[in-house]
Amino acid sequence: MNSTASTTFKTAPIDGQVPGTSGLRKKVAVFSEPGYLETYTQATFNAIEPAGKTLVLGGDGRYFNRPAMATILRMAAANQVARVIVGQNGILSTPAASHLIRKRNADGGLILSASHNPGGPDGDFGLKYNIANGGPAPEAVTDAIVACAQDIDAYHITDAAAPSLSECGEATLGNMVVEVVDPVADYASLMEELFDFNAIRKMIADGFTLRFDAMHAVTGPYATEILERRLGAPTGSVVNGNPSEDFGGGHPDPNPVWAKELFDHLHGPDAPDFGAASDGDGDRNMIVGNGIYVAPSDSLAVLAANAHLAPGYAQGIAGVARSMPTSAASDRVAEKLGVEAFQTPTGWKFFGNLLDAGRATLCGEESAGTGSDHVREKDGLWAVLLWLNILAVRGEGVAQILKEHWQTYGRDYYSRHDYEGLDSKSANHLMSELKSRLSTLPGQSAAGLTLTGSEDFAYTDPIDGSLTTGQGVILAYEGGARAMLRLSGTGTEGATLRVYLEQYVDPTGDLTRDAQEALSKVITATSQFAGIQDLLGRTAPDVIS
Ligand code: G16
Repeated sequence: MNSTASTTFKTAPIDGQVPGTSGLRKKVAVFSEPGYLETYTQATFNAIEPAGKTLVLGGDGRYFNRPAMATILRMAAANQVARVIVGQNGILSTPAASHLIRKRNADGGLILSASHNPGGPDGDFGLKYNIANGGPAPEAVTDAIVACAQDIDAYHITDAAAPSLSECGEATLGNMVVEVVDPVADYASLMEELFDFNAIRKMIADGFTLRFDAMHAVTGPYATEILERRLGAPTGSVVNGNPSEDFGGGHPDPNPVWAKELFDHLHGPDAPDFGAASDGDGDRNMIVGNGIYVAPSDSLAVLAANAHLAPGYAQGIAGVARSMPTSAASDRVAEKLGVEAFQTPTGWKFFGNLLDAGRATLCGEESAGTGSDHVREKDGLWAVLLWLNILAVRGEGVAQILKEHWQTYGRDYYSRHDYEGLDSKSANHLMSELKSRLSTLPGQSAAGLTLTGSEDFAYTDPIDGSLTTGQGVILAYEGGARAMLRLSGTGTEGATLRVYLEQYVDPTGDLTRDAQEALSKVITATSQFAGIQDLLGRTAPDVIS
């Protein structure tokens, strides 16, 4: 028996903050206050009772990952965890962690990341618990963690130092086994099973060019292995591929604003055929063709319509799920395919039951997340590879595929307007005020548009019957336009109001307009109905994507 002494310390108050859509996210300065990480970790352990269990542990390599990982390992040992499977150097992308939990039949996993939020000493850190199916903990589990966090007075930690994570192999910490694994190998093999690597390899050998921007974040090693080594893209096709603790000082969120360099390159004179980017922890993606940006909602629809071209989905898909603020483009594909379409609240955890039950095969969100039943997280590189597989089989470019898609299904013009750094009180007031007026809105007009419906979105899970309420306001306008308003659950400074806007145009309409222009009436009407200027004092959003 190789036991090590443990000490029990008093916990620190963690300000009652509940885990949001993706676990607990806070500034590094908060997470590194004495006892803070320990308290939240112990609350998680108290909720999941980890004695004798196997857990996966990994993170996106951001600042504070290393000391946090050592602390969590020492606490896991003191809480009688049997085995922790951890990525070499503590690295695991979120989808790779999800895969590892599933592949190794682990009881769950802890992911250290604040996703697309900036890193570094002044940036953000986060801790999220995933359950045995590989997906984010559902609300029953996060509620239990919150309850434990409010009723906790001690945490347990082994006195011994955590082992080095720099070499693959096994070590022990007390009675616990620490197994260090290659973070990329299993994930890359899974991708080879799902996609036609020969077809993609041939397309690249025949001169197809691509650029993948890893944004100095976790997907660098994954993309280099898969795109350059296994698929033969020339060295240098992966840019910003060395993960750094502060993501090169950037904001690792793959959208036209934060991945501007890639976006501009794909719209410039030397544009390659295909461009893509992923975020801090590798679950988000951005797809750009030569001269054309693919909105995430459209990407989900195109992938659903063409998934059967990849070996992993050759039998067809069972259904498509999207979050409420994601455009209805994928619903149109599901209808044509004769499969189910689901509209869930924001947050990948709401897809878990549908995926487990085999009701949905593909899922996606406007926030640049797409994925399938291969894991229980969204998966940035997976989306890139499915796109490449489709391009290789169809022998057409991104622009042509998108154009043909709109000609078949019509186009859901879409945009998201973010009002950032708001005073939380004002933002909450705007939402509650709007909710209080919902029943009076239908029939009213603004900017020449009449509202036909309004609701505060609630969702009953079709598998377990659980009800989730208050998930954002939907305003439906005449003529196929919709606006959705909700407060972000992932920010760490003040509040962010997200206004999602869409306008459907059928295949006979003008499919080539600028999105902001096509949405101008919905934008003005929504702003008036919500009282954005009056209640927030803002005349324009901070970020338009
Ligand atoms: C997280 C969730 C996503 C969700 C997003 C919403 O993304 O995993 O499912 O769509 O939050 O963010 P917000 O509440 O800010 O609109 P990630 O990539 O941060 O884990």
